[in-house]
Order: sequence, then C-alpha cells, then structure tokens
Amino acid sequence: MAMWQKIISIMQQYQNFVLTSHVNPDCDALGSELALAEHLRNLGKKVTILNSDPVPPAFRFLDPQKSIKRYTQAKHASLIKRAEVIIVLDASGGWERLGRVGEVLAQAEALKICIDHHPEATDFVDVAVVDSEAAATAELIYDLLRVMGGSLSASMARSLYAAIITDTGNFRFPKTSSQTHRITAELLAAGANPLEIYGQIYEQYSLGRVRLKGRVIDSIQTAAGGQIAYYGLDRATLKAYGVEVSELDGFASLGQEIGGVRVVVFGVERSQGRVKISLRSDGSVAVNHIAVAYKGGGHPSAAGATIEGELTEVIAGVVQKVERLLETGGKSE
Ligand SMILES: [Mn+2]
Repeated sequence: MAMWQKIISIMQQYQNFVLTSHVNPDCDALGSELALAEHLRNLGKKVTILNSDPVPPAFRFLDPQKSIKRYTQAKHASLIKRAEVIIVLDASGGWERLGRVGEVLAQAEALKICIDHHPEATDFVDVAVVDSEAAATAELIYDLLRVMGGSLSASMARSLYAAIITDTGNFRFPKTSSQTHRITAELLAAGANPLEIYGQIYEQYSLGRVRLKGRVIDSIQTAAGGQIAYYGLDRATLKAYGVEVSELDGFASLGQEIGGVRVVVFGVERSQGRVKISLRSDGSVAVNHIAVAYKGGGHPSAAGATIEGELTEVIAGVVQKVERLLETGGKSE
C-alpha cells in the first residue's frame, strides 16, 4: 500500500536500526518490536531493540534470545549515535512516552519513524504511519511485512498473535475487526499456537496473585442500583499477598463480569496519599471525561487517573461522579 512506500525505501536504503517503544511495554509494543526486528535482520540489517523498562516476566517467553535490551547510557549511548534509523512502535504522542531512552533518541541524528494505532501527535518523527482503525500496532507490522513480501516465521507469528490478543482483550474490544481475524488466521497458519500463547500470558500467575483476585472479587460493592461496581486495594493487602502493583492487569475489568454493571471504579493505593483509579465502561457511557477531570486520560471505555487522598474516600468521590454521569444520561459534565 502507498502508506508504506517511504518507510520501505528507508528500510532498503539504511543498515543500522534502533527499534523502541513506550514505558511499561505491553505485548503489542514487544511483539511489534520483535517481529519487525526479525524481518529487518532477514533483510541483512543491524537491529537493536532498546526500551527504558524491562520485559515483564509474563511476556519473556516472546524473547527467548533476550534480544530486547533495557537502555543504559553506558552500554547504548554510542550505539544510538551510530544508528541511521530509529523506529518508534505503538507510541505516538512524543519522546516522553518512551521514558529515559526517549530523551537520548530525541537528540539522535538518525531518521525517525513512528508506526502506531493511537491517534496521537507524530510531529516528533520524520515519517509516520498511524492507523487508528487498527486494533494493534502488530496489525500494521503484519501489513508492512506482507507488502514487503517478507517471510513470516513461527516466532514472528507468535509475537504478532500475542500482541493482537492482548490489545483486543481476546477479540472483544471495539477495534476488533474482520481484518483482525484475517490477520490472525494467517498467524495461526504460520505457526502461532493459541493454547500455548494464552497459557504463557494468562496462566503463569503466583498463588498469591490468584488468591488476591479472589479477595478483590469478594470485596466488590455496587451503587446506582447495580450499575456501578467499585472496589479497591491498599498497600498493606498487596504486601500481605506478595503482589506488585504491576501484576494487577485485568483486575479493573473484574466488576464487568456482573450483569447490569455499566461502569467499574477500581482504586489502588500507590503511595501514602496517592490512589490510582481505573475506570471501565460497557460502552454505554464515556468514562474518560471523569478521568480527565482528575488530570488523567484514556479511552471512552477504559480510562484512569492518579488522585490525591485516602483510598476509600477517593473511590467514594469517583463513584459519586459516575452516579451523576449516569443520572445525566451518560453525557459528560
Ligand atoms: Mn497497542
């Protein structure tokens, strides 16, 4: 397709590539990096993947060769200087989304490319392909590989498949399309194993994490006649179960399992006097306006903010705002 022409000619012309993505990399960030890196290496290019944060344990199975490096000034400063092309994946919006490595990459002489499915600003790079209809950046990487006629190995298929199932919430989020399924079909044909990949991502938790989930479910309260589900976690409970804040993926959607619930409010005490609130909606109301009111952000159906205050008070305040939102028919205040 025409949208790839510039990027393809850059890929053909240059030799030294650095691939990178956002802080707290998810499967879409990592899977897109790994698949594109393998493709570029197949073309004989030198590729380094550099992120600010380490690969989360649940996603390490994607990178058995450990080709994703955590950026350090001492190890990578000269490599970044030599880079001819920097490709930012799954992270439009600006260099600050990349953390520490972004500060250094921003100063580099290299040509800068961004490939993403978030409709944020791309004026920080020279060339950008952004398609907000794509369910994952991995869909765009798949398309690029196909346009370039690259081969699709089993490891590339695994990386892209993991990215797509996580970014679509296992094929349920609104951006999931017939194209998503067509791509996924090709990934299965190329060797991606759904049972294995699902098991690696969702079935490797600690006993404490699974028990904590039970405790959280047991603590769910409802408001607005069952339209709101709310619950929270304090630091003492996290500590007692031996669970890190980074392991709470999926907890925010637990309340959505209840019939009739339209909005979920989930609060986690981060440090003394600071609470991270996650909001989820069934799609009938936009909850990002509430997050924005607290200087947070997100999508209409998934948003969040960090709020000063005591855990139960913060949750109660947000629940009140959601109640008012539902009373006004779901329109923002
Ligand atoms: Mn993504």
